[in-house]
Amino acid sequence: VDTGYELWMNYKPLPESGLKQSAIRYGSHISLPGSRYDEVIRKELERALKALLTVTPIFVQDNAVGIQMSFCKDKGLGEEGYIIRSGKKRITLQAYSDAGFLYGTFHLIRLIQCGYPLEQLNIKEIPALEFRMINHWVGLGGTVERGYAGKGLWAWDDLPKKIEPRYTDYARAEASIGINAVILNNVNADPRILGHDYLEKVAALADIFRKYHIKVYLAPNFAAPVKPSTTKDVGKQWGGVGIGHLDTADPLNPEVQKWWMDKVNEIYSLIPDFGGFLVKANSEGMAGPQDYHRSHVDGANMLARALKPHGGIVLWRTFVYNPEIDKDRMKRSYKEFQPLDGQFDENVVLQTKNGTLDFQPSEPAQPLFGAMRHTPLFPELQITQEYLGRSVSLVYLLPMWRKTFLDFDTYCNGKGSTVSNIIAGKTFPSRMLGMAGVGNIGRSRNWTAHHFAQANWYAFGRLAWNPEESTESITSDWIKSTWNCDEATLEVIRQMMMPTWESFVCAHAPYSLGFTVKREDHYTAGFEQRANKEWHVSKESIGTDRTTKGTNYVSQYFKYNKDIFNSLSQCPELYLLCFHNVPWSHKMKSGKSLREEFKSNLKRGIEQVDVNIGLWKSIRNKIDPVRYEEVLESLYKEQRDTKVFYQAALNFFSQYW
Ligand code: GCW
Repeated sequence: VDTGYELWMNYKPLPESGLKQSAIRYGSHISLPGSRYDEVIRKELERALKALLTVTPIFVQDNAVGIQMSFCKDKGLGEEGYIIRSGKKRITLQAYSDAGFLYGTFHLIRLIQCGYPLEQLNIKEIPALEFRMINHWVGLGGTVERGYAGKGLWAWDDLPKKIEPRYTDYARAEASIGINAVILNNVNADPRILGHDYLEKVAALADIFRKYHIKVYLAPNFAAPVKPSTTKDVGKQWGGVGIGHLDTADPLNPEVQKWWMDKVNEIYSLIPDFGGFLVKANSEGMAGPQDYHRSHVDGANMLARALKPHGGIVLWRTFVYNPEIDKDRMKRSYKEFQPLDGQFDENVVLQTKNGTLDFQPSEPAQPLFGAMRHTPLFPELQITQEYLGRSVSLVYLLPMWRKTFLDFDTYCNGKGSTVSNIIAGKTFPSRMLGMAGVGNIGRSRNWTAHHFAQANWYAFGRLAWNPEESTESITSDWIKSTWNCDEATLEVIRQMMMPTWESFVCAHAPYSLGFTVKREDHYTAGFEQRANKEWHVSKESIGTDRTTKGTNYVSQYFKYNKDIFNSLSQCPELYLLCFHNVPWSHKMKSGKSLREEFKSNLKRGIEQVDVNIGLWKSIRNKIDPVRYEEVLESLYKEQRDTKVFYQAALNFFSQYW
């Protein structure tokens, strides 16, 4: 039975065809390169070719026919790049370093699985970003913050003794899409993750992930050196309680520095290739250097110096919104971090959410992108659908990542300074390049609860490898490898996925209004709670004035965008209510008034899910029964919840119309 467990590595017999015959010819003989990853490469190929082609490959030393892997001298391929070429008899996979073979193998399997012609391959792949990271917000009790697919994957209590096969399948999945780093625990960090007992558990996971070229990182609690409180329970917000023996976590205190040095040495003695730390500090109640009147620079550099001798890095999050900094929450992070540009040590990275506010269904790109020329800045995208319908709504996030973020032209170096160019180091140089995604997986059988949520995980990985990879190819590769290569399946599923982000925004967060859901759950309608606190609404108008006449948030952007966002007539309508307070009577590009358009747009969520139910039913005979029923059930749930949301929105806004 197909349960979705196999994800996109859903190797199933390909239909008979000329392509299949040629794949069988190539796949029958394989020579491995003699790399560190030979063992897992062999296993994956055996598994894939057996299932896809009913071929049991023979592994040989040297071969004139078949798949031949060998090292080459092209240094430009770096640590992870590879070349795949083919002629009539042979496919050659070449790499300069070991990991290239691992990634090249998964690429080759994908080509076979998706039915690409294999005869004239000429592929050269080098990842655009060196750090391709998944953040898991998993607590030590196993719950996942903003996770909607069951408990966290790591069974902390059973580790390090019990190693579940699922850990290996997880690593395969990540490696297959190019992920090479995982942060194992929640950034709302329990200090106990750094205790020796937990480090042994972490080391056990690292031993598995290493086989797939994945490094492990941890999110430490900044107050870890402080002694545990005897009076206070360790709760969600740790309030400066640690696991050490000190009275302070002041980063300039030599004892604190020594505590971290020792701790880091201990970590590396267990995990020699440990990646480093991801830190949430002075944000939402988490401890940080400012508790001791020190700066983010002091905090980050102190940790960086402990990690430096081992080659580790610090990822310091910029998600801060201290109300003392500015009345407008959207301005706070930039105001705190932009002035610190250039002051961080060379192994420090800042990790910044794509949007300014907080993972909303739609919001403009964070203006720090382009404004930090001397500090590596990694985007943090959210794969888990915290504000985008959890694992209930089918919302495909790739169009959002592309449109509102990667394709956004910051104009920091004139036209063409898009976020994707900046993060790939093309606009100005950067010491480190990378991208992080907050994971959406858990222990549910199909990993993500909703079968279609797997697509967001997949798309993130492919984007992190190459932010310019086309939406079209990522999407169709996912559909073909997860479902099947049938033309109708491909077309119908594509039609289901592609419009979902836009319709979700229209129905839930129109024109980037801002927070619209309840604070308690980030899911159900919360207009009453948020209105006239987080955004303005009256009988005359709606939206927040962030122009030069309002909060002046627009001025954090480079001039070109500042002027556009500042002007009511030029501001993209997608962002209208984030930048402007707009009369309900305002005439939109459609010719309708804002009131009319707003109202009819609210219905688009329901319309889309109705269409999707019809589309899904139309391919019933193409889909295995278990997944077919499960998706249908999800769509019905989405339909019910979307109707409730719509009704709440209508009730709320009607009082102003
Ligand atoms: O959006 C908010 C979430 C918190 C999260 C925080 C963050 C990990 O509601 O659950 O905490 O962002 O990103 O730090």
